Amino acid sequence: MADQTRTAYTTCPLCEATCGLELSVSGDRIMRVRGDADDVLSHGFICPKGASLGELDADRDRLRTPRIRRDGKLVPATWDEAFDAVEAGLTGVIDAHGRDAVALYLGNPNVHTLAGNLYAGLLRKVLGSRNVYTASTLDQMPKHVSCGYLFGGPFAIPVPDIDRTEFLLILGADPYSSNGSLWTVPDAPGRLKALQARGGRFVVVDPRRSRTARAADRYVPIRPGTDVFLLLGMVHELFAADLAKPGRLAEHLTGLDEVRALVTPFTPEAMAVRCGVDAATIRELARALATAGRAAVYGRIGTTTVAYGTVTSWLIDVLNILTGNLDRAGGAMFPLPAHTRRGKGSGPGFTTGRWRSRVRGLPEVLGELPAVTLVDEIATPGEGQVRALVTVAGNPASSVPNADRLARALATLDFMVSVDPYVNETSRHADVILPPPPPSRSAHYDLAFYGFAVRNVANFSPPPLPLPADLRDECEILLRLAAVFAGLGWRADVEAWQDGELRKACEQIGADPALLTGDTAAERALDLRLRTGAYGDGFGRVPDGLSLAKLRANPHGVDLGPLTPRLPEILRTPSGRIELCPQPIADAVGALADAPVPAADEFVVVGRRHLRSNNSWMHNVPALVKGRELCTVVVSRTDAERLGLVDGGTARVTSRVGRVELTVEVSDDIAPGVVSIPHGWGHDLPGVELSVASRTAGANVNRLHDDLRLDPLSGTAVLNGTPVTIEVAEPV
Ligand SMILES: Nc1nc2c(c(=O)[nH]1)N[C@H]1C(S)=C(S)[C@@H](COP(=O)(O)OP(=O)(O)OC[C@H]3O[C@@H](n4cnc5c(=O)[nH]c(N)nc54)[C@H](O)[C@@H]3O)O[C@H]1N2
Ligand SMILES: Nc1nc2c(c(=O)[nH]1)N[C@H]1C(S)=C(S)[C@@H](COP(=O)(O)OP(=O)(O)OC[C@H]3O[C@@H](n4cnc5c(=O)[nH]c(N)nc54)[C@H](O)[C@@H]3O)O[C@H]1N2
Ligand code: SF4
Ligand SMILES: [Mo]
Repeated sequence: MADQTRTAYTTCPLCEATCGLELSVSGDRIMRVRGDADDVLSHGFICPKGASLGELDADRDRLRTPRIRRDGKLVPATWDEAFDAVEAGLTGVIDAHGRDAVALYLGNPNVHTLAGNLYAGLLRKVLGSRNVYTASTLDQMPKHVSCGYLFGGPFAIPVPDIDRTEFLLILGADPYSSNGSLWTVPDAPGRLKALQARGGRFVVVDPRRSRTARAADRYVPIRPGTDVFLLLGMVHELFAADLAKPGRLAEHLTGLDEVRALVTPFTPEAMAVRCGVDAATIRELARALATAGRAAVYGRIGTTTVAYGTVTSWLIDVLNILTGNLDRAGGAMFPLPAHTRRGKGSGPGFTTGRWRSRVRGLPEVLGELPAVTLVDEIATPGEGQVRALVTVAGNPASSVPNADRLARALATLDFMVSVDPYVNETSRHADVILPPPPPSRSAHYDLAFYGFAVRNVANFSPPPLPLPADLRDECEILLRLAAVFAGLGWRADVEAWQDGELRKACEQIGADPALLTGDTAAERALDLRLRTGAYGDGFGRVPDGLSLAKLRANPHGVDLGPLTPRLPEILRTPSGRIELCPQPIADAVGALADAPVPAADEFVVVGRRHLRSNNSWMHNVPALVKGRELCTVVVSRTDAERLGLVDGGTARVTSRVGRVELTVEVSDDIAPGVVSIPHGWGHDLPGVELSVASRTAGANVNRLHDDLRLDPLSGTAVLNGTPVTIEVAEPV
């Protein structure tokens, strides 16, 4: 028999590194996955998750038909039955209780799919509910808010120019495990090694000696949730030692003197007792940063999902700015992705709080409300109560703090729809599940992540395998949902609807819509973005410019070069300057001068990530969960000895909101008083259909995290630094 195997190139959709993959496909299957050696950004790098894409893709627990709840059970249904039920359920709730009664929760994979990137915004718009929630308030929202205030645009987020820097200060991030986040940096370990090989250094600040910390030139342990004090002490030192020299940034800046005055009380000595890093180290870090030449400060989950996440995120860029490292080669730079245009250099600026949540009065941020308060809006009766929920690529029952309370609330909804490939902790509550196809059936272009990439690149991949007749493209699924919300009905010709929108957009710029190429309206929308983007062909005006056709002809991607300075064009502030000392942040910093010194005898829990895991949804792939147990509680040797905990034994961890039991891992790599538990586990719930994951279930750490604790400026949950007690769990 002739060998039908062929090669297809795609971009890995599993994490932010966007590695190029070379797939061997045959029939309807991925037979083998390798890193694409010719990929313009990842140059062949691949991790165990990407290497398992074939297994994930072919997972037998992945739904191939929709499910509908009948007599309490989620049974298979046709697409017509499922969409009929969705339309009846959602319009029923809207007609009876109004649009705010329908909540939307958008999860993390939306930023990894063309469907989510192109149409999640449309869904939000046509639903017109105040109850929009996303994983951003469990993640990076503090960075959007701090950059929104500083630069005027919440997506103007600088990334370390890793390939040209000489000094990196990394706080609360473990790129060796996560492969980078808000920082698209495939093969972060290789690039960090190259940095050291050319004589540069990197320092890691983390309560746990992570894999990245082990490779670092210096590791600085810190008390969880207190990076804000370390960074305030560093800024204080820059001014005190006359090292605050923004250089060419000075002409683009306002508020420098205000920041100098603001940090006066925050001496390294006063900060040392709050963060557990001694004053001499705080000074050394500030000086190292200021004198390194090309340097950058970078912070991630351990600096955003904490009590002062927005102020911490702001301080990171204040340090980049004060040392003159923002927007210069080897510093912290703004990428210019192919699907965006250069800016005007000023704009309306950034605000939050255009509306508030009904129950807790929490301010809107970027058009959404904090994920921690979804439960209040469902569980609290009254005008405006949430009675229906649509989740798209989200698993809030796993990822949101006080998970037990949220699970109870989900069970009380009048109607729930999940767009999800699995029956998992969240979708088991749904009345209808609409499954997207596996990754091999979807076209790919990283609209979200090229905005954070360490080089400007563009890469489009058509679906590696054709869509089987029993599946629907996720773009179609989201558009049919949008058609329901828009009152068009799910049977509307959604492609024609979207082509009509594209026609209007083309008319506005005087372009001929007939020139757009692409197999679907989604691809044509991408073509429009590319052709009118910073490197676009301008519909023929720029001879070598980019278009979808050009990307199709370059399956390994197009390299658009190293990052280049973007000031002042990137700014959207009314002043056309970087507003270094925004009032909401200044107020929050002012209040920190009186912050209590943390109790030394209190245990706190932090999170961690493993290379072989990804949030809550990859534990059903045997190759990724085999071997050493991943969902353990890591405890320091000193604490273990004091509490009688033994390696491999079981510990009971208790917080204000809940209790879990976990296998103990005794370690010399974690600060005393801190325990580390990864998130995304706890798959042994009734109704979950994950045959592999439910055997290596682990426990859900969000049964411990507290829905009442959040970063007030961004509404982001506190997922690091939750107080707990820990004890030996007596065998029952
Ligand atoms: N304690 C604690 N909690 C955390 C974190 C932490 O560090 N500690 N991290 C937080 C962070 S950073 C994040 S981003 C959130 C993530 O929170 P969520 O986005 O709520 O959860 P995920 O675990 O990413 O689940 C993604 C869901 O999408 C589904 N899915 C996968 N691929 C697709 C697809 O192509 N299409 C569709 N429609 N669905 C798909 C999966 O089956 C799964 O149900 O968790 C947060 N929660
Ligand atoms: N393999 C893998 N890769 C992933 C994911 C995954 O689940 N698995 N998830 C993806 C997602 S959604 C995201 S958002 C990114 C996250 O990317 P990262 O932020 O790089 O991921 P983490 O491994 O959670 O690293 C956070 C680190 O912060 C430390 N930390 C906790 N509290 C504090 C604190 O108060 N201060 C300081 N300085 N450090 C603290 C933790 O010990 C941990 O080492 O990873 C993405 N990539
Ligand atoms: S690092 Fe991320 S993008 Fe690269 S192969 Fe692994 S999961 Fe995929
Ligand atoms: Mo995330």
